[in-house]
Amino acid sequence: MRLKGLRIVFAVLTLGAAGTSFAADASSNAKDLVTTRVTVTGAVEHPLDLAVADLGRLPPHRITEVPLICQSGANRGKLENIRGVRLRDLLDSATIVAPDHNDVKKMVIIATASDGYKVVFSWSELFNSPVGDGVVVFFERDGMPLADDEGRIALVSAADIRTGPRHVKWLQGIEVRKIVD
Ligand SMILES: Nc1nc2c(c(=O)[nH]1)N[C@H]1C(S)=C(S)[C@@H](COP(=O)(O)O)O[C@H]1N2
Ligand SMILES: [Mo]
Repeated sequence: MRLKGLRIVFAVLTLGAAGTSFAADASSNAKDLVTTRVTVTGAVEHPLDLAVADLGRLPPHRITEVPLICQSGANRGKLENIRGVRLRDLLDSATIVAPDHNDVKKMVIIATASDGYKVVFSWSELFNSPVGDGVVVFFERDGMPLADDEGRIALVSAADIRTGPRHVKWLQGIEVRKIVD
């Protein structure tokens, strides 16, 4: 009984230590993952490579509060007081190439982060549904640059049911791709 109790204490201490070193790793990794520019590539007339200052010249979109909920349903806090630009406006400034009337309906927009994380939007979702109103590439919180845990540029889809998955930290690129003929 006594031995078992000690074992449990030991296990808890070990897990605690592992947790601490993991947290330290995560924060030093975050620094390496920080992005300061975002590209817009693929099926666009004018590919873009934008710094934060360039994003600041597009029409601003502010979000007061978005709860962050993981794919699992777990609560991850919230994003508050962020400023960015709608992904739709960013894509309009690059001009999507869609010569056939039906091309846009076959297109997806892929957001990639510097850690390899990727999420997908459909053209219809962004340009022909209420979801698109809340998809924002953001670069300021409380009027300040984003911290290393998010990069300097991130993305969120505020109208999602579970907002964690399409909260893309360390955003690096946006690619437009027609996925069916
Ligand atoms: N670049 C990047 N962004 C990401 C992820 C990721 O692995 N990489 N995971 C997503 C998921 S599923 C969630 S729930 C939150 C987790 O962020 P947190 O660990 O800061 O709570 O980030 C989201 N954004
Ligand atoms: Mo998640």
